[in-house]
Amino acid sequence: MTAAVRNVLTTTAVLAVSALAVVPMAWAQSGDDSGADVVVEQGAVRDLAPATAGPLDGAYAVFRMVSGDGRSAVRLNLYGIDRSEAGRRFGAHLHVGPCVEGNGAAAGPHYNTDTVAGVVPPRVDPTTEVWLDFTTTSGGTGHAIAAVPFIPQPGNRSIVIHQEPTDHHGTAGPRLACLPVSW
Ligand SMILES: [Cu+2]
Repeated sequence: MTAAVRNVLTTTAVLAVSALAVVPMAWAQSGDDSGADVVVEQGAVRDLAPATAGPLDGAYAVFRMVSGDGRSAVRLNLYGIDRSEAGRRFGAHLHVGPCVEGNGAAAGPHYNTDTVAGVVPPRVDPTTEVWLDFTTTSGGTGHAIAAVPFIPQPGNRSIVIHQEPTDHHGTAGPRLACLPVSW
């Protein structure tokens, strides 16, 4: 990891840490995973819009989730994004369903802890869902970190990357690519 990346993550962590999940965030930053459950998934992203050339074609993603004590810290790093997209912000979230090439619908809706708990209506915000929006750097990378006050239940799930940033309703436009994540 470069010093620049580390600084971005540290800055983000300082901003996020005041609200919740101090311990999981420390785990995510330090790599000290004692007492926590850790999930790491990585690979080339799968194309959900194969009919058209897109900025994430050929990109590589690394997902890391550290959970414990009813909380989770999640980190998403992307590499190989089209560098001409520097400065562009993409929405990204944990979705309930699997990541299937060419089939964005297979990923289903966002993972929402209220929905899982049967809360009606569910709150839709960064405390009930895992939102991982990132801004593309000049080097074609993207980095996001989220801390949530829940532990997502096991399953074959997806990180879905969308065409637009996430709005306050939790929507982010068409699905461009995904990374399979399972635990
Ligand atoms: Cu999404």
